[in-house]
Amino acid sequence: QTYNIAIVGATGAVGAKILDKLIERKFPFRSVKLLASSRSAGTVIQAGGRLFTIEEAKPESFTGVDYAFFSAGGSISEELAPEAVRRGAVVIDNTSAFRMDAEVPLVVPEVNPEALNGHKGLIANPNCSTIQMVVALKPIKEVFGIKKIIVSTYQAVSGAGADAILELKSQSGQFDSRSTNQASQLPSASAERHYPIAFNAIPQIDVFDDMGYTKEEWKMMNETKKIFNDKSIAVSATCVRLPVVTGHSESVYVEIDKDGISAEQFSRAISSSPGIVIQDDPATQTYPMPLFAENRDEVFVGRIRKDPDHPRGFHLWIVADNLLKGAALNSVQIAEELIKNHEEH
Ligand code: A2P
Ligand code: 11C
Repeated sequence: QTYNIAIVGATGAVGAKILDKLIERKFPFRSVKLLASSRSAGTVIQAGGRLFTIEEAKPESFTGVDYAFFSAGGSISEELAPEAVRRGAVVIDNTSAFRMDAEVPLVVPEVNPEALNGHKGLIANPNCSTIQMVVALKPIKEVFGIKKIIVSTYQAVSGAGADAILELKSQSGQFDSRSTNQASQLPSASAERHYPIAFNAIPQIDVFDDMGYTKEEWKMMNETKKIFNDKSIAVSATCVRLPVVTGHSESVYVEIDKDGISAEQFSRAISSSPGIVIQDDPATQTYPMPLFAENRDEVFVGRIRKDPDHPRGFHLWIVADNLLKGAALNSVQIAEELIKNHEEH
């Protein structure tokens, strides 16, 4: 059996990686339609030794499509994802548009594949910073239980899109004017004020709410509870953008629900999870770093240690390529899980 695929946002940072992963993982596609805005229509892209021509995304684009991957921003998903579903496509949406909708499964295949049962044609891919954290913490939840998570992120500019990568690149050569460098992309292109990202750390990803949290922080807090199907876990996040091209890092404090657990036991539980690589040896300065996680599929975990003042508290450091496990790879894995266990196409 083979499938007709569409990628909406195919010229973007995530969309391009979705095409790469479909080819690399030999996803059984019969055709791939690359969709973007009218600005890109007619552009020819080369991938896997083949040429693809970009088309403008329209409701009719989805006729005959089996799986449609969306990564062109929330408003495009809101407009076109229902059109795709109406035409019989299964949509895997990378935006935040539908994630907290009770009818929409929010899926990380290693963590909650069962959420796909009985889906209604629309499946949400979680936020990148949420995915890598739940992959690492799933076995901790299973084995020891989790009471509380406090996470601080160190996020790469590629999470903000291709233009943010270009902005970091152009500012990076301008050391002497670093505090006055031209900025138009971060914290986000639509923000009222912009700050240089090179030589900086920006503690704002997305917009603030009345409580003083950003939307990115709420995504981590709400999505973690939904994916773990457990509203009782306390989660608080602080999300920060750094001048890293690709690869989100996270410092995570976890309070478990069991006494007498050592750091070694904690580490062993995590290593049992698929898709995890433990890099944790202070003696040899071995720990995960985003520069070396770029283009890797796995979630890397290190710096695992006990909290000195809380017998159930642990600290760890989690790094993954936000465009791959955080987005494109996870989306393709959702499609693979669907055709393996959930589809009647
Ligand atoms: P385009 O290149 O034609 O603007 P990124 O997340 O890297 O910023 O990429 C955003 C993606 O969303 C791009 O592929 C972009 O296409 C696509 N996109 C933006 N606006 C639209 C639109 N109105 N319809 C379809 N795709 C869009
Ligand atoms: C970032 N996590 O790094 C964001 C990008 O909800 O899918 C992804 C936004 C989302 O800026």
